[in-house]
Amino acid sequence: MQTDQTLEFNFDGLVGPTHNYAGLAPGNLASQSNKARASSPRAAALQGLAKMDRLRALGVPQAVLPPQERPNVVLLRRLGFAGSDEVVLASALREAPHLLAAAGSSSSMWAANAATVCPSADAADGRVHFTPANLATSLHRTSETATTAAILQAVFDDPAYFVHHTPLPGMADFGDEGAANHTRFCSTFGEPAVQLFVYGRNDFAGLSRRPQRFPARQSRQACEAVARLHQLAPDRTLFALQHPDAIDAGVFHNDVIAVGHRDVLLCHETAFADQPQTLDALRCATSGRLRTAVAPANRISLGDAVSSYLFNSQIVTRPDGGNVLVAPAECEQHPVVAALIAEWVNDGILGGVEFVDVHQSMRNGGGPACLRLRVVLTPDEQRAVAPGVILDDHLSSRLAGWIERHYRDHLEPADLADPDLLCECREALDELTRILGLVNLYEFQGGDTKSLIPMSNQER
Ligand code: SUG
Repeated sequence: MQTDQTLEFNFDGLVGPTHNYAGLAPGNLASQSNKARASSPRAAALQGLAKMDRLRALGVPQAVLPPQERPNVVLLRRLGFAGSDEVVLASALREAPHLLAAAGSSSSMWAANAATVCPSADAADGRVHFTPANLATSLHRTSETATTAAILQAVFDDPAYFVHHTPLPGMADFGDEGAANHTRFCSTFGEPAVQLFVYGRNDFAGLSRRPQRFPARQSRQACEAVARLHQLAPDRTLFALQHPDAIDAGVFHNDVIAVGHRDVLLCHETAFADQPQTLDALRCATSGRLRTAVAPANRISLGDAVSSYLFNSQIVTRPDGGNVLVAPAECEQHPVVAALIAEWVNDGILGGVEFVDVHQSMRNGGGPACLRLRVVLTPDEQRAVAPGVILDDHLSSRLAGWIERHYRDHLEPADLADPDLLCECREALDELTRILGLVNLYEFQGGDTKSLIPMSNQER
């Protein structure tokens, strides 16, 4: 039984009404291969909600983060398109469809990239620290940051418990993709933990081994800055370089090739550049309590790891203390991957497995773990969270009805210029803010996200 009342919540990004496949992410093979395919925003959002409900059924605390307003007309105006919203959208479609695509992405659904979050047990000042990710590698993702900061501020509002840092400078040297490259190891959630930050580029050190095909998104400088901001203990904070071959095989975030939770780490043999040293350092920092399972490359190729998204599974803790792997349904269809999972269950490193269908998100390179931001909260901190975002049966059925009412079943890239879609999106978000009890979150409601890159509570 879990006696510790400190719990890990999964905050999942609700899929937005413009979910589409625009091929916006180089190095993300699914995004590239599904470019221009028709999407179903409604199916995507319902699949995400069904995953959250599966976790709740396992006894895992679950909450939601609202999507962002898209198409992002404010961004298009900033890029020089003028006139009414309708004219801005039509001109962007005609003159720069790639900018319309960036402005139309529902990419904030991948909440693992929203921010890096460190629990109060790990920070010297005893508060929960948030740094919104700058997502500096791409336009569609970096334009999430200001609204993400505003949303996190609204949900975790009490400065007695929560510290919100300013996103790092938006440049490649400080490229920061948030929690997708950050893992916390512990025995119980409430104890001080070991934190692992994984990066793919180290611009000030001149790495000898760099990926050749695809960009490395996360920088070492960003990891170090976040660790400093979050007041982490240096002897419990590790930094590891991603294997460049992994990045070149489509591992654009570490959570595509490794997953850790409490005292368990599952990873591919080619996850880290200096894998034996990295695993030794982790075992040492966790006083030998870490249990690892490494998938050998001669059994599962990097290609299989990426196409099945095995390591983008979530590992969650049930109330009885046992863990469960929440894996993409694609893993069940993959005989070698399915056999490996069964071995991990037989060996006892996993207490069980659940397969979930998130294939609408998977087609953009977003598996179960991409869709959630883990936030460890003590009982007092739990009470300080905006109550309307915590998922229960009532909220889940309201959200299902809301999705059915507002979301299209079919969307093609050119539909992003349809002014009706913008209206539908605003109507949907307006209703959602009432459902979640969050007011004036979006610019169309009078919220001002431009000024909402928050000052750190310490800096105020
Ligand atoms: O940043 N895909 C996202 C997927 C993010 C997955 N997150 C984690 N691994 N944690 C990305 O590459 C594709 C959008 C498009 O092509 O339409 C995209 O942005």
